[in-house]
Amino acid sequence: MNVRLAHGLDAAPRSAPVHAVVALGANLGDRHETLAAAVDELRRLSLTEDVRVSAPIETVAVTLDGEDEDAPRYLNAVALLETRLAPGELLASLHRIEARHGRVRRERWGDRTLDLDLIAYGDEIITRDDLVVPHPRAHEREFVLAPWLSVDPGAEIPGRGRVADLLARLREGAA
Ligand code: PH2
Ligand code: MG
Ligand code: MG
Repeated sequence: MNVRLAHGLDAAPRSAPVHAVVALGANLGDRHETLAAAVDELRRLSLTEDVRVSAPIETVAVTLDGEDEDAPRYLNAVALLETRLAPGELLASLHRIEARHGRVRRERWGDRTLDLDLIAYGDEIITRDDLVVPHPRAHEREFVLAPWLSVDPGAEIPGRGRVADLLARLREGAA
């Protein structure tokens, strides 16, 4: 029996690079500096190459109660990676980068120095307690879709459709 798989801890590197999408967000501290440092750390990840990053965009904070004009604004960006890290390993690496930037997990959707979300991992659909990919809310978040589209006009969310269409629909709905 394959014990590693039996425990759901498939940490072995992939034999070929997988196209992964990471969303970056920060709304506390020096947001530009934090995002730039986080991108540097993504570029230095093991088994990872060809990191491409969108320009950062400033966005209004979305909270559980909707947009909050009074909360500190976010800088959001999206990074595209080619990585052989297994999804759980990539997620753990993202959490380590967050921790190095003083991320403390307090309330859900609260203000934060750095948030790194794994949005997509190739065309894989993963539903684990600790990791759901594609990210379950990415398709309804303009602050993810807009920077993603800017670096990858042909991007798709597995099971959801083209990012361009999802963004257009979202903007129609908001109008
Ligand atoms: N992230 C959240 C909650 N709200 N709002 C904006 N504008 N940008 C974010 O990255 C963001 C958010 C939870 O991760
Ligand atoms: Mg997030
Ligand atoms: Mg997060």
